[in-house]
Amino acid sequence: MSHLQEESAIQANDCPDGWVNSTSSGSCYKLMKSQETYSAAKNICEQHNAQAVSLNTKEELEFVWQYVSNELTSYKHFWIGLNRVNTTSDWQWEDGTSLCIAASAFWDVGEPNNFGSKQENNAHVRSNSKVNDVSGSRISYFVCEMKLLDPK
Ligand SMILES: [Ca+2]
Ligand SMILES: [Ca+2]
Repeated sequence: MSHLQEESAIQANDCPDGWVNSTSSGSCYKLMKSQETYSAAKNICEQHNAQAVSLNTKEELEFVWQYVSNELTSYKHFWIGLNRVNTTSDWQWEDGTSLCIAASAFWDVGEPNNFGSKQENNAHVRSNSKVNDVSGSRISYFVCEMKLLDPK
C-alpha cells in the first residue's frame, strides 16, 4: 500500500491502517495475531498508544467478538483487558472502569470458577463469545483498543 493510500484509509474511518472503527463506541480495535501472556499483550497494546480492550457494553463485546470471529479461522480465544488484584477483589477493565455487563450475558457457563483454586485473575473471550477467567500466564491472541480523541 502506498503512503497516499494509507493516508486516505485513515481519513476514511479515523483509525490507523489495520484498525477497525466502531461508530457506537468511538474506538478503534486491532486483533493482534501473536499469542502472548496477559502482561505481554498489555505492554504491546501500550506500545501502540492503545490499551488491552475494555468491553464497556454488551454491544462492544458483540462488535469485538464478531470482528475477531471474522479474522480467525480457529482457536478464537482472545485476551480482553479485564483483571483483578486477587480472587476476592472486584474485576476491573484496563480503562479503570468496573464490569457493567450483566453476568449472565458475559461469563460462560460455570465461570468465573478460579479453576483448580489457581489465581485466575485475567479473562479471555471464548469462541462462543462468552468469557472465562484464566491465569494471565497463559498465552492467547489479544485485542487492543484505541480511543479516538474526537469520535465522529
Ligand atoms: Ca471500550
Ligand atoms: Ca475459569
